[in-house]
Amino acid sequence: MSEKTILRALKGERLPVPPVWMMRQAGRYLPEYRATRAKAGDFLSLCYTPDLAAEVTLQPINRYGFDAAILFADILLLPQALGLDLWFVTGEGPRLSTVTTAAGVRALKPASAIHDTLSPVYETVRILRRELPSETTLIGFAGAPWTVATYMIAGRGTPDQGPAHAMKAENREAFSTLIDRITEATIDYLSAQIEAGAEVIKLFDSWAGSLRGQDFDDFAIEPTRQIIAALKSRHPGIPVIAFPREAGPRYTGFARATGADCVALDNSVSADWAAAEVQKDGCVQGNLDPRLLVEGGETLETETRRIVRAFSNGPHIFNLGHGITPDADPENVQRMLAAIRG
Ligand code: 1CP
Repeated sequence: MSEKTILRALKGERLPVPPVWMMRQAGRYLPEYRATRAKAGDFLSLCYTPDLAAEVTLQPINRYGFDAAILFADILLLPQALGLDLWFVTGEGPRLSTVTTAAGVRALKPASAIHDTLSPVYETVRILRRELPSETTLIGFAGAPWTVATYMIAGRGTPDQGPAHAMKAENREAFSTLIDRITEATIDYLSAQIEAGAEVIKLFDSWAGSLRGQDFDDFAIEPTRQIIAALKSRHPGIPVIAFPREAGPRYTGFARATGADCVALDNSVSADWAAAEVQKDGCVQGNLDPRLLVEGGETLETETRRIVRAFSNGPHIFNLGHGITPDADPENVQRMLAAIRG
């Protein structure tokens, strides 16, 4: 059997047609996802019921034949496993109990205790490895420590990550300890996903763009570097995709500084710029604007082809610059694929 396309791209091979998957490919834009989610009752039950989580992971593979499946779970399951309360408010999003003090950081459960909560996630991975087509790569994931910390400190998503920046400024020691605790737990969480069958790991640093200067080095680069080094020493050859969203000029050199095999690009950076500045260090992933899957039309096709062409001289995995949105038209995904593969 020939090696899976995504794994070849991650080793630095340039392919005539880039492999493709989409962030949030299992999600509310798909009627079959909405049906399974209704059956589960609520989002967290969906995440923690392995048969149903595997079912929604497979839905976009069955419908579109993407080259990779991403485990269905959420970056906020890890804070829950560390002892925080987590719940989802319909129409609003996730809510957590908060950690803002040194005592709060000390009260978190140790990394060794996370598997009690997270073992259903590993079972989902095992089911997927049995059920996925032989050509489809299975991606496991976690949030990067800074992004996870922003939710643990604020108890919710925030437009400017203000509470996390405040704790960093006012109590840098407790904040750094929190980052270390998340880093350690993330290594154990991702190791368990790899042992269950994940073939690639993706780290989502969705809020990396709000870290400036030395903070970007200390809290976006350094924890990511530590996680990648630990994973590669425990599981030699495991490929890692890092997504420091909205890093802008700091995308340059990010792969070298962290040891990532691939850097995922958001759609605020130009593909031509990234082909010259980022792809020179290895594989890149991205970066179609997810709005185009709502709008469709000629722009969707011309933009898709432009991105394929811009990255055609090196290793590239086609993806969106951020997650597909619930109002996207499933037909537009088909049009995007035709433009990539046709
Ligand atoms: O059904 C629903 O209403 C829930 C919507 C939803 C989904 C489909 C949430 C709530 N999480 C997920 C799944 C999910 N989340 C996956 C696996 C599915 C897939 O990609 O196909 C992944 C990889 C994530 C990752 C995730 N969760 C991130 C990082 C990526 C990104 O979007 O930047 C973040 C920031 C979260 C937190 C989260 N979970 C859900 C929401 C609405 C949010 C954002 C909350 C906020 O900032 O306000």
